[in-house]
Amino acid sequence: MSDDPVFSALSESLIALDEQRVLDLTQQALDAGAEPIAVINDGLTPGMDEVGKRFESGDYFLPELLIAADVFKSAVAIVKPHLTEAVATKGTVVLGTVEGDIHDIGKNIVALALETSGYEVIDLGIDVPVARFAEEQLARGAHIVGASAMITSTLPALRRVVEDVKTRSPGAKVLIGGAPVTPALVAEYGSDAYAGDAIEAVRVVDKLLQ
Ligand code: B12
Repeated sequence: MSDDPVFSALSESLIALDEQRVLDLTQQALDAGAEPIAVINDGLTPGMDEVGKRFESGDYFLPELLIAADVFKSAVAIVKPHLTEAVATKGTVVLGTVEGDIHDIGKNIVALALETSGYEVIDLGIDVPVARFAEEQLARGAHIVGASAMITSTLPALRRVVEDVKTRSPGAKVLIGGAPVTPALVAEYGSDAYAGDAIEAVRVVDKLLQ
């Protein structure tokens, strides 16, 4: 958890599912001049990670997970206007969560970070059929395809997305990410890169397009 007291209070109130306190602390951190993306990465995300751990250990159940996800999204809505969207000049990224998977908080943050740093993002949403990634990439002439998988059981779909894009459009770069995704899967699936969080995603996309 963060050393910054406001960020650790933010994580703790998310873990406690105290919506009002999360929203107040989010506003407070922004008013105090915190970097907007840091509020998400260092304040909200560690809290969400802990909620996930409690779910895994059986201390929290699905309703708690759902509440935490809602609170997280409401807090991101407060942060969003503080992220100045840059003019999209750097390239186009097609982004989505793979078939069978409905997690989108992390993908949405990757989208926000890319947009803020000058990319046009075509967000395909959640539970995206394998073929749609390549179809949209080809239709839009996108430079990058980003695919998110959050559960182990959707890793095979992630692999198929990489294979499909690489077969139909060998010039496109494919970036993979999500909780069960590791850098080792880049070579195994034949993708171009992995990023562990939204800030790294921007760095990696910048590098892929150099
Ligand atoms: C919130 C949450 C939910 C919410 C999702 C709400 C939403 N709109 O997204 C709800 C309650 C709906 C949910 C449902 C389920 N969940 Co869930 N969920 C989580 C939880 C707690 C947090 C995920 C999250 O949002 N984290 C915060 C964000 C900011 O982080 P992030 O997602 O990791 O994203 C960052 C990076 O991964 C990366 N990234 C993500 N995507 C991409 C894409 C690209 C291209 C790149 C480069 C980077 C990148 O950058 C992001 C930003 O920094 C995780 C636990 C965890 N630690 O991951 C479990 C977790 C993912 N869920 C899990 C499970 C099991 C489920 C369910 C199957 C539960 C059930 N029995 O029904 C269902 C799945 C239904 C389905 N078919 O998808 C398991 C998966 C276990 C596994 N290994 O397979 C986890 C790990 C919990 C656990 N420890 O058991 N879940």
